Amino acid sequence: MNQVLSPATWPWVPGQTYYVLFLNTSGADQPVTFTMDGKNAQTEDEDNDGLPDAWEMKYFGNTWQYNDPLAEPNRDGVSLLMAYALNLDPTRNQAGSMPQVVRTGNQMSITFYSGTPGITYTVEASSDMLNWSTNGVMISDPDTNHFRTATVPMTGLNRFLRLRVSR
Ligand SMILES: [Ca+2]
Ligand SMILES: [Ca+2]
Repeated sequence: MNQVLSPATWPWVPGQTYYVLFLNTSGADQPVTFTMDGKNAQTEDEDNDGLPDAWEMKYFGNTWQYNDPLAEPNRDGVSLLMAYALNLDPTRNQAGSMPQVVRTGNQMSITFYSGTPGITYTVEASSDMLNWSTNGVMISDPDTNHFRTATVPMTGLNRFLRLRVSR
């Protein structure tokens, strides 16, 4: 039943009932563990690489080609995980599509897509690019297109913002 996600073999059909058979052929009592992990066709990650298999299939036609969320196959500086999180096509050069820091008066802000299921978005600020913290970072609620804006007050001479995504 636990099959690799592909259009031909994906076993779960909506509205159908499925049965599980446990067969012990050892002749002795054996422990059984059965886990329903709640993943669906959109979030299943059968190769366990941190990239949803449906997303890998959509852009690369397979799940085996890339297994490192931090890889940048087209060397555009945008990792696969970042492309997934920001709803960007990982097969294109996305260097120019990354969220930009904007300075307005006494504030700096960055606006980013935040609507990918299972992704945690964190915006951190720093004055030296060594020590990063969410202290003082205010993040708006998502708008109707799932974009959020993080804002920090300008303090001191240097101020940096970064967006981190994780699963
Ligand atoms: Ca995967
Ligand atoms: Ca993979």
